[in-house]
Amino acid sequence: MKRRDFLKTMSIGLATMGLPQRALAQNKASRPNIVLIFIDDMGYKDIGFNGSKYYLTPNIDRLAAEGMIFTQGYVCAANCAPSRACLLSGQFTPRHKLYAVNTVRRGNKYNDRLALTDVEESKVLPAQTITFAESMKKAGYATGMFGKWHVGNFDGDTGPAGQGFGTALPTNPPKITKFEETNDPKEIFLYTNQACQFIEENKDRPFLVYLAHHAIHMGIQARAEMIEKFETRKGVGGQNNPNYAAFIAHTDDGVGRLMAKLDELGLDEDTVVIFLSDNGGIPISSQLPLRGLKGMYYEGGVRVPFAVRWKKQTRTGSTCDTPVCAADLYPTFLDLAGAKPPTGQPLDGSSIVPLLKGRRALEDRPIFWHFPGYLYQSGWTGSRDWLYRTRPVSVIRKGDWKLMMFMEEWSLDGGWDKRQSNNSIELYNLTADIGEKKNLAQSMPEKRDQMLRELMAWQKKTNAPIPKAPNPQYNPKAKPETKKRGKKK
Ligand SMILES: [Ca+2]
Repeated sequence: MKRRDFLKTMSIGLATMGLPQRALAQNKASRPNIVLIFIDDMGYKDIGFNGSKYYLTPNIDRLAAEGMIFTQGYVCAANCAPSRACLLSGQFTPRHKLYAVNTVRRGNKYNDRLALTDVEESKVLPAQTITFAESMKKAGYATGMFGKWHVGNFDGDTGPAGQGFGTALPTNPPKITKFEETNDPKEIFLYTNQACQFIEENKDRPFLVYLAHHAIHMGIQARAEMIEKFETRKGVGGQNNPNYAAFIAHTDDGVGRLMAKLDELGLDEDTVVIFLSDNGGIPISSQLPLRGLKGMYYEGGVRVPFAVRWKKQTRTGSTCDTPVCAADLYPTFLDLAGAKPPTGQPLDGSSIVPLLKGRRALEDRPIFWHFPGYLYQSGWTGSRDWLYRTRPVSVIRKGDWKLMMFMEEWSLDGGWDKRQSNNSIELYNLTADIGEKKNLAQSMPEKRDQMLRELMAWQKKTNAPIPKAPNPQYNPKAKPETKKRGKKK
């Protein structure tokens, strides 16, 4: 029996018990299924619906066209693990303290002005964190996770099962090295098929799928015939790698397969599909006009492809320019399910359901990022300095504006009193300057101070660490970290 028919039968049965039919209809409408597709390292411009002229993503573009594209959709950290921790917990980084992949100290310590001895960090999303999966499971949803976890030990209490996913595959840490044998790029189709099977098994009850692909993270995996297709296609604007394009096309095929399954089961109208990526793009693929790449807190590092399809509720072909972020999804899921927020755990985002229904909302609410650490590789486009992708930084986005506080200059060069001259603050009007080229911190002191005060109040409220201790080993002439790239995710 189809879920729709099942509910219909249920409602007839219950109506005879005296429950009004309309209330039941509302109840059904308020509990749609949820499918969250989360890509690894796909930059804002790596997709057709955000204007790529080289990559081909017809399935994802169709998904977006059938729903709402968020032109200013963000993740809450600029690389894998902290971004996932924020998504799953609904919290910005100072709450769970997972700031970085492995550690906040990634680079040659002689390059660092701050010692970071006063920064407390967590290597995992703490087991006591109540994830959206735990809340949704409690609300009666079947919860399934497929693919990359990256915020704890897969089999322990910080793994998917421990964090609320009733079904989680693979059950062991994934091995994604056998492309020659499987012909399945980063196991896109394995995870997709597992998700489809889960949907089929749970089609008669509300479900939540978290499909977190390993694609399109380096190294590239793509089938020869797909690569060929792009070799004859002319690249434009810094996007011209046929292998990468093929890898993206396979990812798009996976999304197509999943949407076909929803259609086949008649669940396309009852299922909210959310598509986004965990962080910005990588040097192989230009994100212009955005500044920066994965790991940076300029737009290219944190603004991602972000689209939601909710048929009959969200207007087809709509676009929303209000800034939203991955931490908004947890409260959005609760809103869709009519479920209660977790007790004793603040959620930093807000439901985007009003936006999906075409109403104005969240226009003046701030979004925050906090990264009290160093992240190497040298020489990445868009970075503030040649040595690092980012140095310790704290950021507020509100309305048209974005302010960045760089902690080295802030802590060591006079803080608030010297803010006009110590180069600790960058201020951008993103509506006028999407490329973050013109720092207005000195020329617009009133706006700067207003934003800075709000950022500092938030840092205080969340106990966000601002490292103060200078690094005694700091050497301005030290060379950058030379460790081979590609070892860390
Ligand atoms: Ca990533």
